[in-house]
Amino acid sequence: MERTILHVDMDAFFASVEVMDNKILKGKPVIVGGVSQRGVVATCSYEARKYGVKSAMPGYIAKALCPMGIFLNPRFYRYKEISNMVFDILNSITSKVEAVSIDEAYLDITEENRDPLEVAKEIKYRVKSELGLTISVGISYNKFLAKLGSDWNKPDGLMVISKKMIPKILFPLPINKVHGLGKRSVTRLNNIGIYNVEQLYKLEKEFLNEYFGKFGSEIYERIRGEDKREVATTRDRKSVGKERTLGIDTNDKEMLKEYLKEFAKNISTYLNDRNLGGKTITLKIKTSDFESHTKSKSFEYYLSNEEEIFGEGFKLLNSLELEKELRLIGLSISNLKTKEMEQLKFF
Ligand code: TTP
Ligand code: MG
Repeated sequence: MERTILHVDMDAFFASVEVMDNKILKGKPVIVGGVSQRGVVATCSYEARKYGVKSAMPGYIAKALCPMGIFLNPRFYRYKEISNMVFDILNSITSKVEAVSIDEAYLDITEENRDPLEVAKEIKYRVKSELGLTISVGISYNKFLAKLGSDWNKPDGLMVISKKMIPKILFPLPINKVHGLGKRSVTRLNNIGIYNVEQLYKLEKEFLNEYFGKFGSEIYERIRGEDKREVATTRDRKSVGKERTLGIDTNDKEMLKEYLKEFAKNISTYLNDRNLGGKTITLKIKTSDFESHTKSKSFEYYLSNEEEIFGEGFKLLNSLELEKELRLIGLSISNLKTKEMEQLKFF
């Protein structure tokens, strides 16, 4: 069945938040980051983009291009706060939301059985009226095309890419618009005279495979409008964890404890950001002779607290007789659930 995928991306995100919080900045070339000579630009308002200022550009170049630019230090906590509110809106549309970055997400709305254009307009309207910001939305039947759509007529953009527009709409695009083709690949293709998708389209699959390895087929398919990647939602996720191959094999529990601390912090941040908790904690080890073992413990309630996850992980480690040295250690939590739902059930 054909899917309906949305890609949403806030416009000039950090700069727009600054303008919203300080109306004097409206209509001005606002540049976030690059305040010091050696710093780099995080982003800038569309007014500043007219001068050629871009993300990741050194501050001194931005200043040379746009001397009247208003340079501001980033306020990450504030962007995170707004980002959470944007995601609250997205999560109210569907549970199938995949966060890609602080200002960008994919939504799979296939099962919502709604007119996709209506959904897109609702998101745009709510972001505008509730937060005072603009978001661009792309609608299509896979991730690659939806992302292309959200970028099509930014800012405040809305674009539907349907099957019958393929491959024509893709032909004139420069190859760097093909999601997955990084700087190096683009240069390599430029070197053999390939600059746009139409030229890339003419290359045989076998050639692309030889040129890019397994990734070649993916590129071949993508420029034909095919992309099977699923929207990976946190709810579908069965577990969250971290593991690491140790630099030097060891069975020193004090040292292994430090890894567990770091993993627990990581896991807890992930869970708390998404309001998730997990019931089962699993410790994984691999000995120096490549034997793998796991040990798990399940709880009656949902854990998400860093200290608790670390504490339980460390107990599991202590319950093991480490005769051999370890080459890998990992910690994960599974049986995940949104904590709000759990509370609702309680009432
Ligand atoms: P983007 O969505 O790439 O950029 P943007 O939202 O500023 O502008 P656009 O309208 O083109 O989407 O990135 C989101 C935020 O991430 C951006 O506001 C600042 C931050 N960022 C950096 O700090 N450094 C970078 O190099 C990039 C690309 C983004
Ligand atoms: Mg953006």
